Amino acid sequence: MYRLYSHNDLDGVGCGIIAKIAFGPEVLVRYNSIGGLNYQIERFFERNHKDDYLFISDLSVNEENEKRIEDFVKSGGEAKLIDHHKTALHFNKYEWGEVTVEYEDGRLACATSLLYGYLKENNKIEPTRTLDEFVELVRQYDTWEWEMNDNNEAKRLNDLFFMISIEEFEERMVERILSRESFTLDDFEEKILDMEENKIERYLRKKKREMVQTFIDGHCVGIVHAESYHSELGNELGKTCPHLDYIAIINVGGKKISLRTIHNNIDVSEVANQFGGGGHAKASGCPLTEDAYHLFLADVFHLEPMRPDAFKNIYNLKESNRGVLYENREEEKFFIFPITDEEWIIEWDGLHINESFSYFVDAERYVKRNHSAWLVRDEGYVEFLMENVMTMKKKMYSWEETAEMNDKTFAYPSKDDHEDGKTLYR
Ligand SMILES: [Mn+2]
Repeated sequence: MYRLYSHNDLDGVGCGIIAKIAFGPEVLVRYNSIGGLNYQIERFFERNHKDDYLFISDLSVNEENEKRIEDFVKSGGEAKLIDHHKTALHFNKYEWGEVTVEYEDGRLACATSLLYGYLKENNKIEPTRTLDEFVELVRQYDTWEWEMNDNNEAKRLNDLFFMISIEEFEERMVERILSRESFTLDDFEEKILDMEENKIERYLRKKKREMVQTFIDGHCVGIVHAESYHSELGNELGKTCPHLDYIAIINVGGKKISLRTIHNNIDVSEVANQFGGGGHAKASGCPLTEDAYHLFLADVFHLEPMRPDAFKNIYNLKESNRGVLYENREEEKFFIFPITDEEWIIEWDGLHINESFSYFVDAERYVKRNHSAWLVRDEGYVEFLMENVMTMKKKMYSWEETAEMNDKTFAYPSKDDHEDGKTLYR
């Protein structure tokens, strides 16, 4: 008998599908969350299935189970842990560890592609075109390569996975892979996916308005509560708010945090590690521990959500040489404008922030990270400019008066000096 303990996401279930195609009724498959695996493995050893071949895929075991597996293999048991997370690389020191993050040709691996490769090498599965195509879709989805390649089919396979139960998905896919010449979704699946896409769009729009921003351990973090669509959310929020280092998606009911980043210089698996989780540099997860609860929930509970940038403006536009206006919850105003071709400065409620920026985006990033400000709508921009003109005018005229009192060293040019009524003052 084969026993496969796998992750309960598309890649994990992909492993189950591959195993069922290879072993048929000879394999028992159990899907687990990251937190649930160790308990299952413990039970496996308690029940003393010493003649079973143990497979673990897309997940890591804790130290106790690591020892149990090693003892099991040393005493003649058969086991393989197949994974692609770099946090699992240390298992490669064991004969039973098969951890590959990246293939020699530079493609990223996923658990399904690794298990498929392993079974092919050991002549335990018959490779077919349909199988190759299915595995490749799972790999592209799990490694985010689908995004770079714009492979919407991979994304839709994952959406379908979340729309139907694991059992139904498994059954449909096994049947399809075994009976078709090439892998495609059917009409019914395509139809429900179209409906789902509309639903996700609305959900993302709502979540965008709920995100709060804070600093945690030196990282500027966007925090949002959500039970589903974590990948879409992480991606969408990350792209809309590139000033955030990463996005933390909190699921209080499930006591879990998903961490996502779009930045190459940020590794969210390091953050997840701190709280007993793991994963990839761009997508990771951890349990909602007591510590994490304080940092990501309690401490930020009083914060108001960030406002999105105004998007219908025709005057207050990013990069504009006439200046760009931002505002925050404290009603503080931040005016970003260029003083030369290569120097942008920021005025914070009329006072110059003592820092200058070579590019607009850097100035904007500063304002957004440090002051949670958003791009003001045109109405606010026009009002700001008008007020500014008036304040400046008043200042100038009061200088004139002062100058007149102080032996007339300076006189503001008056309307009478110029017949067209315009002054030369700049
Ligand atoms: Mn995976």
